[in-house]
Formats: sequence, C-alpha cells, structure tokens
Amino acid sequence: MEIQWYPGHMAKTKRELKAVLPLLDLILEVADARIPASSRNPDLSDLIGKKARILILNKVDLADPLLTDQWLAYYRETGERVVSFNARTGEKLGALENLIHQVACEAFPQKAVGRLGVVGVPNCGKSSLLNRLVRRSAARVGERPGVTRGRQWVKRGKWEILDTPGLLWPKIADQETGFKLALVGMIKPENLATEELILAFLDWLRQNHPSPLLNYYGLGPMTGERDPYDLLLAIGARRGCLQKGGEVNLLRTAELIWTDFRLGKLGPITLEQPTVYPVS
Ligand SMILES: Nc1nc2c(ncn2[C@@H]2O[C@H](COP(=O)(O)OP(=O)(O)OP(=O)(O)O)[C@@H](O)[C@H]2O)c(=O)[nH]1
Ligand SMILES: [Mg+2]
Repeated sequence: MEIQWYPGHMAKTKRELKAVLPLLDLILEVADARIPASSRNPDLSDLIGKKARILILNKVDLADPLLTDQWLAYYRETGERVVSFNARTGEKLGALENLIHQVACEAFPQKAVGRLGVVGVPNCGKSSLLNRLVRRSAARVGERPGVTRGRQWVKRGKWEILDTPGLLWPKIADQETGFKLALVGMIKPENLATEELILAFLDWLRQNHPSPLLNYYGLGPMTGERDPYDLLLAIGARRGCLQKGGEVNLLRTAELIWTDFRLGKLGPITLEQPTVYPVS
C-alpha cells in the first residue's frame, strides 16, 4: 500500500521534540493498544536516551484484553514500566498515576516540580490522556490525526505536563506496519486509498480473526476461503451500500467498515502479538 508521509513536517516535529527534551524529567510514551509494537516510534529511544519513561498502551477498550495482558507481561519482561489505559473514560487513571509517582520518586526524588512530556504517534490519545491527568479539558482532542500542532504546558499540583504533536517516522519499514498505522487512524484519511486499506484489513480478518465477518456482517461459513474483494462486495450488498444501477458502492462500503472498526463495533481487535522484539 502506497502511503504519503510528510517528511518535512515530521522532521520539524522531531526537531521540536529534541529541543524540548532537556526540560523534561519523565516521558509518557503513548502507544495504541491495538498495535503495541508498530505504534511505537523506533526513533524515540535514541531521542530520549536514558531519561525516565513510562509506556502507556492506550485505547485499551478497543483491544483484545487477553493480548493486552500478554503485551503488558512482555514489556515488563523487557524492563519497561508499562500500563494500559482508556483515556476516553479515564478508567485505570489511579494505576497510571501510581506508576508516575513511583517512577518520579526513583528518577527525580528531590524535585518539587516534575516535568512530564506526553509523546507518541499521531491520534493515539496523547491530548486525551493529558486531560485525564489534569482532570479538565486543557488540550484539544479530535478524531483525526494531527490535532495538536504546537506544544502546550498544563499544570496540576506538582506536575507540569507538556502535550506534543504526534510524531511519525519519515520512512515506514514495511507495508504491514504502514497498513496497521493507517487502519488505527494515525495517517490522514485523504492520504490513503481507503478501498485498498480495507481490502488489506478484510484479508487480515479472514485469516486471523474471522468472527466479525461471520457474526457482525453475517457472512457465511466459507468466509475464510473468500477473496477480500469478494468479501467487500458481500458486505456492501448486505448493508445496502449500493450506487445507481444497483451495484455495490465499494468506497462507501470500505468507509463503513472502517467506521465500524474505529467505533469498536467489530469487537475488541489487536492486530499483533508479542512474538517479535519491541522497538526500544
Ligand atoms: N476508544 C477510545 N478512544 C480514545 C481513547 N483515547 C483517545 N481516544 C480518541 O482518539 C481520538 C484522538 O485523541 P487525541 O487525544 O486527540 O489524540 P492525540 O494523540 O492527541 O492526537 P494528535 O494530537 O492528533 O496527535 C479522539 O477521538 C479521542 O476521543 C481511548 O482510550 N479509547
Ligand atoms: Mg493531541
């Protein structure tokens, strides 16, 4: 899948993050619990060096709970400080705050004010998480990637928390990573071929997680054997996504499936398992 990036824009974001890093005591790295490895920026470890860091697997409500547990165990094993979180509801805020206090006590016990920086890929919920920590809507949140443009400091108690724009990396190593990042909404939709993206998703579902095809879209038992294009047509027909002449409107069908996925209507789905080494 051909994906358009903004290397210029991303280089600026990276430069800005680099400039602000010396001010920070603790990095809150936000990743998407549906792709706990692919949504971590491989450049981040180099950028932040030995600075204290907490990894947050956000949007845990949309991820497979069993796989989230496996990922948490996996990252703990590799020495990460990690929690899962739902920034939309604030569930598990206590566990996140406890971990922040714990790491802060170890890393900078003498400081009266701790400076935390929320960083991560676009649209993973950085601003939502910041709002949860400060218990008000201090930062703007939005459904599209690229909502936060500049840096914003917000205070609460002994914390000064910095919200930052999403940081993608200029080259995505492989197509599969690009597919996952696009599917969970980290790339602006106008830069994507939606039909192609959803065909790749249907192919993934067919092979790895067919239950939404059977149960949610009501397709037959031979679904696993069918071509993704054929699945797209069948879903469009069942959902009445037709154009003039009675043919299935493929783009609208693809958009509908994408919306269903984004809203969690297909059930919790995690797109990768902790079998590969993490990026840090
Ligand atoms: N279901 C679910 N949605 C979430 C969660 N956290 C954030 N969102 C939604 O994800 C979208 C992006 O949230 P933001 O907080 O704006 O994400 P961001 O990382 O600041 O995005 P950029 O500033 O664009 O990089 C919004 O529609 C949020 O409501 C979560 O834990 N679960
Ligand atoms: Mg933001």
